Amino acid sequence: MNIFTFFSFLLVAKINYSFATSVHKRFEYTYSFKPPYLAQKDGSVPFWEYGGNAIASSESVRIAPSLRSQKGAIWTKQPINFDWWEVDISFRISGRGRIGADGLAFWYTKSKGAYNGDVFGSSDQWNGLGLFFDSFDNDNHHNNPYIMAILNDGTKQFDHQNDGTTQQLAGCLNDFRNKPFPTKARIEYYQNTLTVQFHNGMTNNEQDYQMCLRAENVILPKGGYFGVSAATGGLADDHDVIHFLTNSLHATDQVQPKQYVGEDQQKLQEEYRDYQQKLEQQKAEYRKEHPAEKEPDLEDWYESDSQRELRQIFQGQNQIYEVMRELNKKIDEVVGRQERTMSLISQQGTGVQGAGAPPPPPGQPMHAGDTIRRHEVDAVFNNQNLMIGYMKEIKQFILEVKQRADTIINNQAKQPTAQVQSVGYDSQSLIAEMRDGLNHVKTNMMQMAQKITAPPGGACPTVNCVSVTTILIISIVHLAVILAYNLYRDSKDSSNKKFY
Ligand SMILES: [Ca+2]
Ligand SMILES: [Ca+2]
Repeated sequence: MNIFTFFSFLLVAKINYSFATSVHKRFEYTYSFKPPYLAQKDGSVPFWEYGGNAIASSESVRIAPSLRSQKGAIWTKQPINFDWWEVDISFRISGRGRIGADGLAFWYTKSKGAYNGDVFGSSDQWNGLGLFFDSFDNDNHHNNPYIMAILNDGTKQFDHQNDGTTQQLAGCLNDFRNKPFPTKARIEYYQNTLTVQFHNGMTNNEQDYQMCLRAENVILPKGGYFGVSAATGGLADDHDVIHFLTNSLHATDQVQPKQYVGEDQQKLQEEYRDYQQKLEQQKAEYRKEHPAEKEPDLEDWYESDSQRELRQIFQGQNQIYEVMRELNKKIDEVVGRQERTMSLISQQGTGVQGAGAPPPPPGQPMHAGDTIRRHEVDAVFNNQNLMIGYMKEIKQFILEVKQRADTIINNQAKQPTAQVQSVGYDSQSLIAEMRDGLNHVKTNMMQMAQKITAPPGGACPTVNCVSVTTILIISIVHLAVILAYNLYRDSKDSSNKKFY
């Protein structure tokens, strides 16, 4: 138990704030409880009394546990000394069954009710207000869980058969069992108007209250007691109240310092002193039990939403890390096994080949790792990768070369110059041939001329002499044929060009 907690409690009690221009709220710590340290070490809840099957812990008050036919209640010790109030209750009603029983009740009554009564764990024929969170559908109208307010002047008995529908002031159908977050009810009684807002616990957002009921002209007895009770039947839920926060409401013109008079003030002061002493005692005991522990910082006891989220993220990441490490280990094992297998296979291979393999050096036992080692495998892999890389590069290069060759071939095929050049070459050679032929004819003619102008002594040959004119005619015909052929070739090539 930490005394600072209690001081913070007092501090909150002193904070005044208004929810409207005309209304002031004041936190009433003597009519409230909340965690942490909701209950003291001896199990008592400061300023409250509880009984029946109710159990208080440091975090919540279990008004009725999830066992059959349980009843319990918690009531304020002191009567309420202000007229108007707002009560915020945070609670959890949870059970494994699809339906639960019986439910939870909030009370404001002239006198404290019983701890094992007939109406949701407390007394019937109450005088004041009962706000019921009824889990079980007694009248079988399929309209539970249901929230309803019933006023009683101390004479009426609760109509269990009809789930109180004949007596209710107002109510709303709303499920409050097994919600992810605690459900909340905000009950306001101001200027004879009763308003109940409900938070269904589906979110953690403080703003998600919905209007459940509103009733005007509600007259409640003054100086009553707050209480919470719960009961189970054949079916059973846990009924846990996490906090009960009371604010007194004051019109702005009535705001004045809170004062207790006479006996009340003295009583409260005594109670406060007792409480302080208990705290100190428990603190000393704790120090004795845990001498090594340092006094923790007050802030350490609280955890904000973001801190919690961060912690959850850290936990998740740690789990992922652990799983990864496990996987890594497994992979290593698999690799090790594979290597052993490979080495065994290669050993067998060398065994078959005969005594060609060199024996292990003396002093070193022949084991699996001798044949192939990790770094060797790595080296082989690296080399293979390198080779694949080079091959890829070469392939790329070849492709490039091929592409270039193709484009060149295509371009050349489209260029008519290629054919023209070849034609040009042919005609040149042809002209050269013709020139050679002419030269040959010329030489022949020269020789003929020399023979003709030979000395007269030489007799004319007996063979038929060919006259100069005949030779000239033959030469001209020869030339004409060659020229005609050349012209024919040129015309044929020019007609072929059209197809390119
Ligand atoms: Ca019922
Ligand atoms: Ca019903």
